[in-house]
Amino acid sequence: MKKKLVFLILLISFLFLLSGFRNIKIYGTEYIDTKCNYSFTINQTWVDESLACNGYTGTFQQWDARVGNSPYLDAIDDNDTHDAVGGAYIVEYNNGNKDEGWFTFNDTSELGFGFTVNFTFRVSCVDGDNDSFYVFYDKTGSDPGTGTQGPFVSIVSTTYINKTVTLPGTFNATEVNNMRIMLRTSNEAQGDNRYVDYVNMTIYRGA
Ligand SMILES: [Ca+2]
Ligand SMILES: [Ca+2]
Ligand SMILES: [Ca+2]
Ligand SMILES: [Ca+2]
Repeated sequence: MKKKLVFLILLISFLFLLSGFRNIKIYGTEYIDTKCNYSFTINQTWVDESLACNGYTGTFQQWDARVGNSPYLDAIDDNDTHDAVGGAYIVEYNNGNKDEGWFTFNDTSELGFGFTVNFTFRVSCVDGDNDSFYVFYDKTGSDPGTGTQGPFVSIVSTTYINKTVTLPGTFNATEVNNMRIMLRTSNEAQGDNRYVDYVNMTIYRGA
């Protein structure tokens, strides 16, 4: 009899707990339990981390040339006259709508969500006018197509400069680790020489 009572109490407690934790919704860093009309905010750590390019799949190989060793964009090693010994870079000389990718990045050991993702490209062009590309991104790491069209990179400079662009929205740690990009040259008047020597991904999250 006593055992049955204890079991019953445990069962009721368990069901009560179960019902209390239902209907939890997540909004940014805020957890809201709509059943209990209760919410709390979780404190995530502040993050500002640079993740280097670490791979090139060659799934899209339409730019005119890949010079040096794959993945080409993992190190700053080309110069403005493009004759550095051992320099590695990619270049498209004259066409729009040419795709090059995927480029992958080191993983983060950070956890959670709410990461802003930036890419900094080291780029140069031939005359500073209409030489540009779009960044396509895939947060799943397995998109069978070209991913999602993201920011536009207008190169502008005939000597190498850094250009930083930000993806729309925020991403969780799994999406950051899956992230890969493809570069599509802009077809605005087709453009001229577009050189990319280096890219890295930066993730940022406020505390
Ligand atoms: Ca071409
Ligand atoms: Ca041009
Ligand atoms: Ca990765
Ligand atoms: Ca390089």
